[in-house]
Amino acid sequence: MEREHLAGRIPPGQYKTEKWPVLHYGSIPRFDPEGWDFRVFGEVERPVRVSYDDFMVLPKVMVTCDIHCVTAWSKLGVSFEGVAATTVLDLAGARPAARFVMVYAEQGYETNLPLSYLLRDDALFAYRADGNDLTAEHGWPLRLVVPPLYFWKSAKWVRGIELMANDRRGFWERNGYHSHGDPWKEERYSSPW
Ligand SMILES: Nc1nc2c(c(=O)[nH]1)N[C@H]1C(S)=C(S)[C@@H](COP(=O)(O)O)O[C@H]1N2
Ligand SMILES: [Mo]
Repeated sequence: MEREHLAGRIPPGQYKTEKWPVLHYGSIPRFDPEGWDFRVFGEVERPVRVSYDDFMVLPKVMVTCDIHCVTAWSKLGVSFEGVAATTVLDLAGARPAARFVMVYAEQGYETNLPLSYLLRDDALFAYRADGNDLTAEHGWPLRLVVPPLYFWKSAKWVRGIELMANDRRGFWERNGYHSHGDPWKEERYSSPW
């Protein structure tokens, strides 16, 4: 039974971990609430810049999901708390031309994904996980969580999103990772467009 259950939840080439590994490029950024902002810009009706206080009073959601890192670990049933991606998108309003998103984080980290993943009800900008505030190394004060894609798309220390008409590659995507990154299709490494 357990095996069947896992077969349905662990994508090919992944193993299950109980721990939550920490993985990122560079160092953990310092958080300054006064200087922090979140921007939604590009192919939007109204570009917005949201302060930390304004972000934190947006309506909350909880999402429980499995996360899959391209380095082969999967962690099942993590519950995140934060703001639905659709709530954030609605602040700015996507223009009809918007089809892709570039996600911007501290220290120049960026990652691209189709806008459709942020329109799903399992995508959120999270500040809590499993009942606790995110730790600094897991992305405090805010990280994106996009459960259906490899976890490198779930940018930690996120600071904004740009809606785009055409796709562009982010940091790992320029450095050998797949542009789309579906763990069920094992889209790990570089994709031709
Ligand atoms: N800002 C930023 N976000 C990032 C990364 C990074 O290097 N910088 N690495 C990604 C990768 S490769 C993974 S697997 C997950 C790891 O998240 P975790 O450390 O919370 O497990 O964060 C993603 N988000
Ligand atoms: Mo990763």
